[in-house]
Order: sequence, then C-alpha cells, then structure tokens
Amino acid sequence: MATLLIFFVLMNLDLLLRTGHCTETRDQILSITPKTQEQVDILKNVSTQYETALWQPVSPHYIKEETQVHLFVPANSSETVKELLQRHAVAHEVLLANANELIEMQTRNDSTDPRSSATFYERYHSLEDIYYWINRTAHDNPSTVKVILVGSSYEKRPLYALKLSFNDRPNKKAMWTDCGIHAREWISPAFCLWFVHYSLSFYKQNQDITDILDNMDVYVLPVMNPDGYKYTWTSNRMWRKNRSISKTTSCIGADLNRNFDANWCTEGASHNPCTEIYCGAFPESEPESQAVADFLRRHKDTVQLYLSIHSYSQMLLFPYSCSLEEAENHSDLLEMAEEAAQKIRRYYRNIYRYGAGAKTIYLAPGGSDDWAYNLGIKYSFTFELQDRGRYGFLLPPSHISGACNEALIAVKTIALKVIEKTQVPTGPPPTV
Ligand code: 9B3
Ligand code: ZN
Ligand code: ZN
Repeated sequence: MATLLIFFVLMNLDLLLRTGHCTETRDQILSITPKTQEQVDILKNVSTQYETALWQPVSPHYIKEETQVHLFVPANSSETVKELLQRHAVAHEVLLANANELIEMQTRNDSTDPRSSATFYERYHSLEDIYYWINRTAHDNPSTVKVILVGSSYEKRPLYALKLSFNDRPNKKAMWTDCGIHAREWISPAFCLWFVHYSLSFYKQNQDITDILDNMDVYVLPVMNPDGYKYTWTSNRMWRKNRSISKTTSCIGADLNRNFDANWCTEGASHNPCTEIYCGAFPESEPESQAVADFLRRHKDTVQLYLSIHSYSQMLLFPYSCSLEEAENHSDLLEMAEEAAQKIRRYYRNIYRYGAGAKTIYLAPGGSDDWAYNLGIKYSFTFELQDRGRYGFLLPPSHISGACNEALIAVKTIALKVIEKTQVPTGPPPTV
C-alpha cells in the first residue's frame, strides 16, 4: 500500500518535472532528522529506491527517529527526492549545496599544480601516484624502509605495505596500520602517507616518534582496497566496498570490514550483496581481507598493536564492535583512547568520541579490529577521522594536515602506552 502511494507521488512528480520545473544541476548532501516512524520509513525508502548514497548511517537498517541522516543526492534525483521529502513534511537541511565542486577540488591537484602551495602530503592522490610513492619512499630510504607484498586484490592489484625498521633488536615488537579499507574514505590513505612521511622526517627530531620507532617496527598498508579506491577516482566517488563479482547477482563488492571472522555476518551486516554492508560469501572470502588476515596470523607473535583508519565521525573505537561484551582489557583500552582523545582536544581543540564499537556506534560484526583482537593482538583500534558531517567523505584537501596531525597525536599516545605497558624500558639502541 505504501509503495503504491509512493508510486503515485512519483508519477506526479515526474509530470511536474517534465512540465518545466527547474532541475537541480548539482550533487548535494542533505541532512535529515526523521521525527516519526513514518518519516523513518520514507527515508529508508528514498535511500534504497533512488539513486542516492547513504553517508550516515552506513545502512538504511540503522535509520531511526531523532537520529541525523546524511544523504548524498546526485543532481539527477535531487528534485525528486526533495519534493518527496517536502510532500511528507520531512524537514531537511542542505549540508553541501555543491558537492561536484568539492569533488573537482579533490582530484584537481593530484599531479603537481604549480599554483598550489600545498605539499604532496596535503593533497589526495590517485592509486597510481600512491604506488609510485611507495616505491619511491622505499628506494629513498634503503636502510629503514622495505616494501612488502602482502597479497593482491580481487582485480589483481598488488597490496603493498611498507615496513619501517630503524634497528634490529632481538625480540623487537611491531605495530600494524591499514588505511583505505573503505574506498570513499580518502582521508584514510592520506593519513597513512602522512604517518610514514612524519616517521621518516622526525625520527631523532621528535621524542615520541623516536621512542616508538626505537622500540617497534611499523607496518603501514596505505590502500587495503585498491580496486575500490581506483573506482572512486574514475567512476563513483561514493563507492565503499571492494569490487568483487559474485555469480548470483549483478551487485558488486563486499564490505571488507564485515568480511573478517568475528561473529561474521550476524546482526549489523548483511548477506545481501546489494547492500553497503554485505559480508561476502564466507569469512575472508575477499582476497584483500584474507591477505591482511594471513599476514597478521604469520606475525601475531610480534604485532602488539593493530590500527585501522577510517572516516568520518571522529571516533576512537576498540573491541568489541561485534558483540556487546566487554573486552578482557577493556579498562586499558578505554584509558588509552581517553588519553588520546584528551590530547586531540587539548592540542587541536577537536572532539573525538571513544569507546567500545558496539556501544559507541552500532553492533557491527566481521570487522578487522575485533578479528585482530581475537587473534591475540590485545591493543586494537579503529579510528574514524574528520569530520563530523560538514564535508563527510568530501573533506577538502586544506583539511588534510589538521585531520592527520590530530590522528597522529592519537597514534603516538596509544603506541607509547602499548610500549610502556608491555616492554621492559630500554634506551635508544647503541650507535655503531
Ligand atoms: C565497524 C566495525 Cl565492524 C568494526 N569492527 N569497527 C569499526 C567499524 C566502523 C566502520 C565500519 O566499518 O562501518 C566505520 Se566506516
Ligand atoms: Zn570505513
Ligand atoms: Zn566511517
């Protein structure tokens, strides 16, 4: 009945549009807070039946009364969607009136623009540029940086991680950071590049990063989902999943952060390949998640800290997301996240929420942090970087340095705490 009603509404709208109503030419992001169950249903309907991309929450399933929804509405469905909302008296606010301009801004500066004063690390980069940068970084730092081929993607692109190692102390521990699990979260790969660059530039200049690198090897995987990332540069900026094809449907991609073996595909993920939170055919069915899981299994005796970088919403999350249970070292994790969030607040005047995933955002199974935790990596975090919805996934390049610096202070705080809690104190390695 409801669908029939909506159908008629649409017929009328279509008529309206064809009879010379002005048509919006720009992609927009709307912010909508449904007030009633009826409005919730309308929003669920809009986000599934029309060519839109839900930014927040990640799946229509989570839309509920009095909770803000961020919806990307491409130009060609903008008028229809807005009229539909108006007709049902669903109040909405335009968060971004011209997303096209922002998208253009983010891709323009990729190859060096002489007029831009932004450095390499203050711009977003294409996959090809990132591959080039990875090789270049290893080549320029032969004694400290190695490229590790961790595996390959569904479309056979290499998954390269960098290993930063400033000494080879016996029994040396390590930390792992992956970026770009989700294709559209561009600030994430930008952070991995920033982090590597900072480490190489400030070793022996900054006390914190020196202490970290003296006591830990650092593995950094800048783009865990290269196929999806490539796709956001060429075809659809809002793509989230990888690009794997299944025999049974025309819908493409699995959510790599629902594909790990941690309460796999229970409440908070979906078996439906057409959703943004499709868990894949079975745990580690996707080559990208399998490659990372294999690497961590092989290195679980050395890796003490697991970090996964996402955006947006400014949160420092830790296990569990896949269950409401508390992690065994919950109070340690909470204390570390709290201290990291405090530093961000103090030094950058920015607010990060923190806590166990399931209680802080939503129940979400199959995530890499929970899986790594259960493997035995007892310090495991997912960071959600800037912002809180003003630009969302379209964070302008001018915000990269701020977003990365504050995330960096959180990484340092947590890594130093891990060292303090687990390692016998030692000075810097003897110089030869
Ligand atoms: C989700 C899960 Cl499953 C997890 N274990 N930790 C964090 C998240 C949040 C990210 C997601 O995959 O939805 C935010 Se983009
Ligand atoms: Zn993400
Ligand atoms: Zn996110």
